[in-house]
Amino acid sequence: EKFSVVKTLQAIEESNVVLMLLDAQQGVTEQDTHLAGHVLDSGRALVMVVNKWDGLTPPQREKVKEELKRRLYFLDFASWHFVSALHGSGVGLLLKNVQHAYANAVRDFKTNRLTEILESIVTEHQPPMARGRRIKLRYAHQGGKNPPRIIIHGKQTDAVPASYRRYMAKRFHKVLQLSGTPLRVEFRTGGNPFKEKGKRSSKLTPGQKYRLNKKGERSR
Ligand SMILES: Nc1nc2c(ncn2[C@@H]2O[C@H](COP(=O)(O)OP(=O)(O)O)[C@@H](O)[C@H]2O)c(=O)[nH]1
Ligand SMILES: [Mg+2]
Repeated sequence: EKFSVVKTLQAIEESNVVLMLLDAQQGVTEQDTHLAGHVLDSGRALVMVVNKWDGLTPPQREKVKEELKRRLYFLDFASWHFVSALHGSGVGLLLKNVQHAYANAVRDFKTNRLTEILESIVTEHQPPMARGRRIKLRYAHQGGKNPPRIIIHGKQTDAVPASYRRYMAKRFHKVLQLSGTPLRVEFRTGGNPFKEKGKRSSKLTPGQKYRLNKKGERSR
């Protein structure tokens, strides 16, 4: 069994998309949670398949779904499927969802769009105070793909609580419809992405440049 775990970890490393199979009649085993943790750390796109769904009554299905939610809550980014290999139900959709998960993992996002989404998320639920001042989150840009990384620039970002970071990642994940891929959100204090990239800032109108610079000065 140890050998098969090593093989599985290797397979995760070598994959573009992980397809993890659970047995609904067995529930979530220790081994499942253990491997699920490795999939999470790997940052791979993930399609979760819960098999033998045919053999369960509606209340049993509810119970299994609750157990999955409770024990594998950290896999909420995955694309979930409840199938029956015996009857073939739900199986036909899997490959399409594997492709979709990968496409999401390597998508490009424009700085403008990410910053707009950031603004709406912050308006919905503002970050807490730190050292007597409200934490400011001003710009967002893409820092990488597979998994997508979103870098958020602002003031006092070292004081952003983990719960707010999770909230932020959840909202971005939902708005960008990133089903199947994890999303990483990182914070940086200072650093204006419009200033860092000369090409981009030259596309701005003089008024926009002025306003951005003014914001930059205030953050010093
Ligand atoms: N009811 C039901 N039984 C299944 C399904 N898929 C596999 N089985 C049965 O489950 C038994 C054990 O197989 P399985 O758990 O898939 O493989 P294993 O864990 O590698 O031994 C076999 O008798 C299969 O026919 C399914 O979707 N529904
Ligand atoms: Mg089995």
